[in-house]
Amino acid sequence: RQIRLSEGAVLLGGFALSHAEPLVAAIAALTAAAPFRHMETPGGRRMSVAMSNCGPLGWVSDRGGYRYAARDPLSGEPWPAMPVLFRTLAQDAAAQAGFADFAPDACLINRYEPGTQLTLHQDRDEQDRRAPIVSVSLGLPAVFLWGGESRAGRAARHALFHGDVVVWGGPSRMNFHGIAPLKDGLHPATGALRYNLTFRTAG
Ligand code: MD5
Ligand code: FE
Repeated sequence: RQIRLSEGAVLLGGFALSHAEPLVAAIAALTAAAPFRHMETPGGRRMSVAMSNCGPLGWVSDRGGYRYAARDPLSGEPWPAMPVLFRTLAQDAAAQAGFADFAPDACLINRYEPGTQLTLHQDRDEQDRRAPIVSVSLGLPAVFLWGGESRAGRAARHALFHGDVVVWGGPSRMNFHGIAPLKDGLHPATGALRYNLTFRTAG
């Protein structure tokens, strides 16, 4: 199932399903080295999504702002390496959506518990905005909120399920987006959790 969500945004339904088990196992191994944490926003609020990263660069937020950093601020060590499975999956998905030569240098790992939400925002901390972002959903389903080019107005909603991959490129790349509060549930692969991997060309 390949669905065009808008100009440049393509939902590849179930694209990651056959790799879901090793992906979830890799998340456990990566976050044993660089634990999930609730980052602080520049305004001093605790984010409800728990985050970690792998790859050369990782997205971080603190009182100083949002940025990409080569080291985990908790340990002072480089982020764990991006598993080959992660990179090849992201590149294959990007190619399927028409973006050849996607070279992600950052993978943000998001963890949602029931009630966790991500309010409408734009992803604007990456240097090259022509590169797409590839996102992989695992575990409990989520309602993706899509606000278009401005924060104002009603957001469209779209369900994202275990194994779904979305490639966000072209004019959609800078759209406002978010995740509605996660509903309670149990998923055989992840229990009461949703994970989302977002692959980016950040540096
Ligand atoms: C998530 N994560 O499910 C979402 C999926 C984030 C984030 O938003 O910043 O970690 S990524 C969705 C996305 C990325 C780039 C552009 C657009 C959507 N878009 O144009 O709608 O945890
Ligand atoms: Fe985002």
